[in-house]
Formats: sequence, structure tokens, C-alpha cells
Amino acid sequence: MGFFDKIKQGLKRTTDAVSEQFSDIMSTFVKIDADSLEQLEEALILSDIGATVAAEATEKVEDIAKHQRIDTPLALRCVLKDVLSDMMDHDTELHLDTKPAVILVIGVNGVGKTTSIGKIASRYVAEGKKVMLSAADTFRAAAADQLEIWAKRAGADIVRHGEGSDPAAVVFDSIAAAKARGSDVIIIDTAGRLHNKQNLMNELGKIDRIIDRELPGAARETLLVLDATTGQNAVYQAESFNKVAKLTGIILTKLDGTAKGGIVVAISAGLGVPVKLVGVGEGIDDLMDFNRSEFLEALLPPVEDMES
Ligand SMILES: Nc1nc2c(ncn2[C@@H]2O[C@H](COP(=O)(O)OP(=O)(O)OP(=O)(O)O)[C@@H](O)[C@H]2O)c(=O)[nH]1
Ligand SMILES: [Mg+2]
Repeated sequence: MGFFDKIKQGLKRTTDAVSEQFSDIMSTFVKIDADSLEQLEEALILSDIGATVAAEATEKVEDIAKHQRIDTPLALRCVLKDVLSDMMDHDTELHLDTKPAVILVIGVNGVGKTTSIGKIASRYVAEGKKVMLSAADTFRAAAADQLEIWAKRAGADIVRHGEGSDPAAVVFDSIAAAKARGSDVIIIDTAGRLHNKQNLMNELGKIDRIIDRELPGAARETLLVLDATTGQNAVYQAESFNKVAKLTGIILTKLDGTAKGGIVVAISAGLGVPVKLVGVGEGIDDLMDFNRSEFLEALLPPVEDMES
């Protein structure tokens, strides 16, 4: 299954909800005017795209209408897709050009950090890369066990210490092991943390400094994992983490289990941090590179419903 089919399936609940929000405007639309713009903005807000992004997108549609005829639902859909796509225009590649490169995975409890790491590891191993997992979530003994299960499944190496040990020390040892074994990428799992718990945020700073010292110049991705089912709360988490960590991207998980998939737009357009990967299930293959065009194609009401 390609990205489009999978994302379409994963987004089923979201698209049903979004289609419902758009059904009025799409069934009655004939021209851009105050009423239709208001309807459009409301549909966007109700689709979890966020008030700010909804207002900005509506304004852009209005501007475009000044020099381009938008007089069918299909034309409106097309313009809206272009507008949202422009607003989400970020580099969504993972940049891992050094050997080893480092992916640091952070986020609050239970969002899908460890699962996503397992999926990423599996993908790189399938590409022939040597992957080193670093069990820097030392908060619970079960955390390292869970990561070890994923390491086995994916065919990756793992470095772990005992419960309660220093996460930075685990990272230090993983880097040494990765150098010794010639790993291509080190993926660091961390304990779930709230951005307002200062000691846990300091711990991330310490991990950062170890990487800087032991692997100066290494390609780094700091990925924040967000749970799409939490809707607008995910946007707040992204804002808070972005203030304290140098985020390079977002992994948005559990898109398959939510009607709130519109928050992808709120995050990518509103925050300036690209969504790079999306989780669409619990299986090892249920992680996809984010493709904004295909995502929007799946998100917006289907074209088939408009041509009649
Ligand atoms: N449906 C669905 N479930 C997911 C997805 N990603 C993760 N999960 C599930 O979410 C739950 C939590 O996942 P974990 O990977 O343990 O989350 P975590 O962030 O590592 O949690 P902590 O280490 O406790 O902070 C598990 O039951 C996963 O199977 C996804 O994309 N879709
Ligand atoms: Mg975990």
C-alpha cells in the first residue's frame, strides 16, 4: 500500500469528520463572499486546523479570489489545497548524512516514542543500515525491556543500563558502541517528560551536551513525538517543547485512531516545525514519511463528491 492509500485509510475518521464540516459549504458554494468565507473559516476551525491557521488560510483564499475565478466547489477545494500546502511548505526530510548520525526522540508519556523508534529502526535496517538503539529511558525497568523487544524485531543493536541509572551515561555508552561497531545511526529513546518539569528538561540538556562532545559535527535530528488523538493539546506541547529543545521535526502518531488529524495542519502551518513522520498503526510498518500534498488530498473532501 502506498502512502496515499495508507494515509487515506489511517485518516478515515478524520476525513469523515472533515467532510461533515465541509458538507454545507461544498454543497452550496457558488462564489467567494463574506458568507462563504465565514463558512469556510468555520469548517477549517471545526476540522482541528486551529483558529490562527484557519483565519490565515481564509484570508489567502480571499486574496486569490480577487484575481482568479473561484465559482465551483471543486475550484474552492483546489485553491484551498494550494493555500494550505504553501503554508505547510517545510523540508520534511530526515538529515542523517554523517556516520553515525543521531536521532533523539522526546515527548510526554505514552505518545508513542518507543514504538516509533522501533518502526524507524526497522526501516533503516531494511535499507541495509546498522542501527544502534540507546535505552536512555531509565525511569522504568520495563522501558528498556520494551525497547529491547523492538531492537530484536527490527534487527538493531541496543545499549541499555539498569533502572534508575543516568540517561546521559547510557547515551555515552551507545555512542562508544556505535563507533566501535560502525553503526550508521543511533536512535535515543527517552523517558516521557513534561516540558514544565525542570529536572527532566535539564536531563535532555545533559544528553545534548554528551552528543556534542562525543560526536561533534554529527548530523542530528531531535524529533518530538505527538499523539494526534490529543488534538489541540498536541499543538501546545509542540509550542512548549520547541521553546526548550532545538526541535528539527515532529512525529505525529495515532493518526489512525482519531478524527482530529486536521491538527497536522495546525502544527506544520502554525508552528514552523515540520511534521516529518506520521504513525498510522501499531505495527512495525505503520510509519510513513509525511507527504503534504497526499495528506491534504486525503484530508479534504473527496473530489468525486463534487463533480456531479
Ligand atoms: N493506533 C496507534 N497506536 C500507536 C501508534 N504509535 C504508538 N501507538 C501505541 O501507543 C502506546 C504507547 O506507545 P509507546 O511507544 O510505549 O509510547 P512512549 O511514548 O514510548 O511511552 P512512555 O515511554 O511511557 O512515555 C502503545 O500501545 C503503542 O502501541 C500509532 O501510530 N497508532
Ligand atoms: Mg517509551
